[in-house]
Amino acid sequence: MSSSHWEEFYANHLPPADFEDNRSLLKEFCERHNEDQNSIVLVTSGGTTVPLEHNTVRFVDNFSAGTRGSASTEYFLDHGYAVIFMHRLKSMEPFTRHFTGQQFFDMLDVAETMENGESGTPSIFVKPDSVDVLAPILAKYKIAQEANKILYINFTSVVDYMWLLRAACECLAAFDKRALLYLAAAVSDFYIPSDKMPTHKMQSGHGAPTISLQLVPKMLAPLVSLWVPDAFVVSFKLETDENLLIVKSRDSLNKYKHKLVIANMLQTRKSRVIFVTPTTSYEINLTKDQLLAGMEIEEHIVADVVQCHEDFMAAIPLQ
Ligand code: 9Z3
Repeated sequence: MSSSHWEEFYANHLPPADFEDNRSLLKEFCERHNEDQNSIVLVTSGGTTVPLEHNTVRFVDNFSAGTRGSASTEYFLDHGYAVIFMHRLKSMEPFTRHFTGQQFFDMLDVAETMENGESGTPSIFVKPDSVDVLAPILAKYKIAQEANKILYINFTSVVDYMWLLRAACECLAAFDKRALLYLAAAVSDFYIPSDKMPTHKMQSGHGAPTISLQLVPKMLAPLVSLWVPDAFVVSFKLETDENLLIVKSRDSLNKYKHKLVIANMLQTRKSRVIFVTPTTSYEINLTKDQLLAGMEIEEHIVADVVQCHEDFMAAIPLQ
């Protein structure tokens, strides 16, 4: 029997250097939460790179900042889930995402304490008007860390992502229906296979390169049918042409036979998503005022996904 595209992909692409360490972390995290009979969610977040050289100087990337995945992770923790936060290195992370760049320093002040009339050790404190902002987020972060409810795993390239995705699924299979997969990462559809990639930095002296990309195998196929057949799988569909959005989401459900596609348009992804199931579809919208007031669409998305997961679990009798 000939091997399928995804099997060839793994046969022809080496795992990332830190793969075994991440696999051990995943195993340990999953075993602990499975023993405690917790529900668990794998959140994938951020974009993937497509290297153009083995010794990578240049790569193709995409727009994803990891906002969806990092915000959703916080809401899943609020709902009591253990979370594997599988994200693109240097993309947004839960909790710290609230204070990016200068924002963090703007919350702090330095005070010079006087000791015996001389200036002593400077101390740093959070400005009083920032305490209200920082305190609840810090409290939630501490609770998640102390209860070991979150595991951070990172990837960079599409190949790293594929290896980690399968490794995570191997650990999640034991949760059966208690596992939820929330595949929000913007994973490249195209890549340069390892054997077609130059080893060293491409030289401009050789003229303008012609770069030929190939299709990345659709991992949703083995994921749904083989790796986690009893889990509740939610994929995201991103389009820029509204006419394709629902059609492509339905195609995906028909093809992979999972439970739910959350469809969004690039331009409006922060204020509008559509939940598409094999038989229904409905929208979640935030108004401009709600956005300005700091509301996040992920709060609503996660509440609805959790409800769908609970309904799904309730409908399956205990084995
Ligand atoms: C999404 O559609 C996510 O909602 C976004 C979030 C990537 C738009 P940000 O990270 O953006 O908050 O900036 N993710 C899935 C995108 C995707 O590539 N889906 C594949 C497709 O549409 C199917 S799995 O073909």
